[in-house]
Amino acid sequence: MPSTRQSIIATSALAIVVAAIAIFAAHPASAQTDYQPSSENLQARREFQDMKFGMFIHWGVYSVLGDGEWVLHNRKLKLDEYNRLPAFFDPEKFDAKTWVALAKAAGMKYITITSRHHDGFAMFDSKVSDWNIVQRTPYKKDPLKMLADECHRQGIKLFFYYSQLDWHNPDYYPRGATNWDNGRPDHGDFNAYLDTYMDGQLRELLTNYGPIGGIWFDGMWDKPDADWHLPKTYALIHELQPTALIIPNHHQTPRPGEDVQTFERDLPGENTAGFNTKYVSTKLPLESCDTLNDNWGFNIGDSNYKSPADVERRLVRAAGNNSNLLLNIGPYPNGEIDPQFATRLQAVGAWLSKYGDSIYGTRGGPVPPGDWGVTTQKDNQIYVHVLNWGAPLLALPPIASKVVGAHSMVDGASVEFTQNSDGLILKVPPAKKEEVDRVIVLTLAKGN
Ligand code: H79
Repeated sequence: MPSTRQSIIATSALAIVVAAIAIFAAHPASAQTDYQPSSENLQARREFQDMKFGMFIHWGVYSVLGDGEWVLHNRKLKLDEYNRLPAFFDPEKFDAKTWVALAKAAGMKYITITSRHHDGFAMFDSKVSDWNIVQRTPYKKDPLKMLADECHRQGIKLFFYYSQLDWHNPDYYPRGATNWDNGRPDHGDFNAYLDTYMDGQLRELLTNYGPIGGIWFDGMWDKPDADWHLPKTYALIHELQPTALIIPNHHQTPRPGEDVQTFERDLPGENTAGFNTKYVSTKLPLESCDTLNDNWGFNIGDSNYKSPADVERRLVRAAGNNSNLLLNIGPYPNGEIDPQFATRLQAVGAWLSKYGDSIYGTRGGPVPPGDWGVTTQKDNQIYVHVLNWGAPLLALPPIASKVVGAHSMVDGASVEFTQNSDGLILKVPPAKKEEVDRVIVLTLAKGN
């Protein structure tokens, strides 16, 4: 029979084990600080890098006002005013098939759509609160479900943008840098907001829409010093769908549990926007997002569209910087996509049908990007993208492998080159009419 002392020790040990299990169960995620991505997750990252070009969609009840997605903040609306908006949101022209078909026609391989923006309004069927499209709008349906089903049908990956910042929920308290005075009470339970509300909605998004590409977080910059319970949230996501990538737009150095580093309106590391980090991960896939005009959400006064050539150059520069491009459109509140967006995207798609091999599935090439252009690489081919070079000869720094052939991508014509220890000189063919990117394909000797 065990002595009293032994049984006290045994009981205490048992108590510690039980407590440890309880703590671990309550925070399954503490493990996430030494996050080791699963092999499926790593595979999903590679597939993400291969896709290169995605469609960003900002669409919400704010679209009704045609004044961008920050209208609640910018026009200093009170919540009892903004709360009237969902009654006007009835996207009877929304057709998931048309949206997904447009993304495909543009050569885009994935879609990232606002499941909710900073106004906290869920564009999906959420049971966590009634501040959502099914319960508050005359539409009464879940467009994200239709979109997810259509994406699965057409072979497009779907990612959900999710704003951690919330201008509507009183539990988003203490408030951050934005939208202070809209009539909310001056108290609230931030932990409840994170653990019950936000994680509850993320659980819905990761459970009810089939396999998704990942979650694109935004808004943490509103309260950069708060404890956002990230390990817990990240573990929840990876537990529910190990291949779902976590893409945080917090403008900081990536943290454990994150799968992609994204840059808003910037190529990785450039920080022309002013709020991005200059740190560029060498391990994580990279993404750069930008707008097709100057706004994310529909803005009726914005006709400053980028041309197809401009988009093509951005895509090429992104790929040459080892990054994806996520290009945004803001559909109308009725669910239609402005033809100004559609025609431009179709033109980019036509260009990609010719030049796609130099983009999809590539990684940033061996030559550092320059004003003249960039390089991408796939297997034993380097694609030299000449974007801005007026002279007939282009001298590049040395490339480790031996170049055994060079040809122009547009017509297959061979390109003269000289390679020695000082570098590689290419005789660039003159630009054909309206040729935005002269792509020269270098074939490398196999096995070096
Ligand atoms: O969803 C789109 C925008 O609505 C959202 N992100 C894209 C993808 C976005 N929100 N803000 N911004 C973009 C610009 C960021 C401004 C900031 Fe600041 C400057 C964040 C931190 C410094 C202004 C000052 C807002 C907070 C402090």
